[in-house]
Amino acid sequence: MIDLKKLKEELEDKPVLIFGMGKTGNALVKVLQKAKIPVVIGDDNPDALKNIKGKDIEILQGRNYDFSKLGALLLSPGIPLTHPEPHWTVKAAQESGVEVIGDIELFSRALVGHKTIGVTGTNGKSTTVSLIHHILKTCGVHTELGGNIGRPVFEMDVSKEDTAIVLELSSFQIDLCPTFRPDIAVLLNLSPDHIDRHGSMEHYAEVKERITELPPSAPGHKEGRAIIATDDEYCRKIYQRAKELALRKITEVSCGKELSDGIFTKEGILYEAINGKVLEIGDLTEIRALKGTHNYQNAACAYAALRAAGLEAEPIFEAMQSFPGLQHRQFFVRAINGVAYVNDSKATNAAASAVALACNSNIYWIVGGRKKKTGLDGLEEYFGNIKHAFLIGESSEDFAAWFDKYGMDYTRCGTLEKAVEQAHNMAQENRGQPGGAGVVLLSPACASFDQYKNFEERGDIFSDLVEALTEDASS
Ligand code: UMA
Repeated sequence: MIDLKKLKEELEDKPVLIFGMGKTGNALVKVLQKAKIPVVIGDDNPDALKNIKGKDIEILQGRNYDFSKLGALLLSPGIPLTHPEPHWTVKAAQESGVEVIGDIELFSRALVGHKTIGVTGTNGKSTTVSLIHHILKTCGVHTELGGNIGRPVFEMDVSKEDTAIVLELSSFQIDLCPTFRPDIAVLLNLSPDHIDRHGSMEHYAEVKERITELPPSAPGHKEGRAIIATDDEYCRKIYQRAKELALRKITEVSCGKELSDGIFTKEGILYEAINGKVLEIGDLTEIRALKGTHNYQNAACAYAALRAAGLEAEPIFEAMQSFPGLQHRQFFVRAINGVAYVNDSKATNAAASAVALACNSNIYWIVGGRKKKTGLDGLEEYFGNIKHAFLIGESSEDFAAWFDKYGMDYTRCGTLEKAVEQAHNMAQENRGQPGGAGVVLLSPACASFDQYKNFEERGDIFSDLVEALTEDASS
């Protein structure tokens, strides 16, 4: 549970400034009002301050506020803490000796009696936390999911005892957590990202590394466990350092390298090794929602985290098989006569579509929208997996020229409605080909804004159209 008295003590019974009134700020206002803590709110966009309901909420006016009377500055993760330069509120707070923290740090300080599993990394965070959440639920453990996945921590219901808390943690959020370290910390992978907000790759990696450490308040306590996948150079170094420091128990995870101690996958088979003894856990290639090497890493890390949480191997693997996947990310909508219909609307650039094109075959590919700078370049490498492309959106002319260059078959459809109908007809007619019945795949490699509000709306419409299809093509 969240102890509101503790929350008040943490903030020294003083007013707090909440800066950034998006999801995080709004959830903070609600809980602080409940705890009867006076709040001041601010946002660089005046529109974000409209419609904030509650008594005794002061709106920050100009820059002449006396920061020294604050208990803390609660900063939203999207607001610069260090780079390109600290936000003016950060500078003002620091000059007045006021702590700058995020919602997750405050949440952890007021949390009583729950275990936390925190997952970070450049890619795969949302899939991994959703998988952990799904397995816990399936195994009968009460669990709440929050953080960067889109649900601020203070929106989670932690009133029930023994609720396991699963958190997706972005580097921005970790940077705002001076003391919080999850009981089970998972680091999936690291590659250059958000450099504008961290100044350099080294600083970005250093921020992510923090979750593998012990809380500064608990030096020498061999508590909790860090799970580190060592498939990239940055994570390998972090693993080495963690091993040398030996402050926490560490589990190594790898996709490709056989380990004598740790969790690894080889050709999609999941293994657990303990002191040189290797146990085969199961075949991940058979789980539709966990296709592809990137997903093997997510699955292996989720498995490691749940073993560390005390679950047995068999129920974990069994529960993995019913994981539905994430909406809009290679989400399996349905199968019709063996043809799979997959919603990958979240793929808004070529690199994201490459992931789906690499791990499917006989693809009827619905592609297009508002084109990104690099267009479809690089995706020619997957032509062997593609049967036909169906072009939608404002990129159609450019993409047609690109397909012509490579002599690849395509149809200009314009709308998603037409593309789904035509892809369905062709996929159904061509069933029974080598490589499987085929996949009708919406993986646009483009933003959605030319035709839709966002990628979610585009994906939802695709799913609705697919649900409405009948087993007979052309009807
Ligand atoms: N704002 C300012 N000044 C600035 C920047 C922003 O005043 O310089 C204001 C905006 O006007 C807006 C508010 O801050 O009103 C938005 O705050 P925010 O950007 O922190 O967004 P939230 O709605 O609070 O959402 C945040 C996370 N957003 C970011 O980290 C950018 C969400 O992650 C997260 O789901 C949510 O908290 C709940 O924990 C999103 C994200 O894009 C999905 N994350 C990045 C990623 O995944 O790559 C890190």
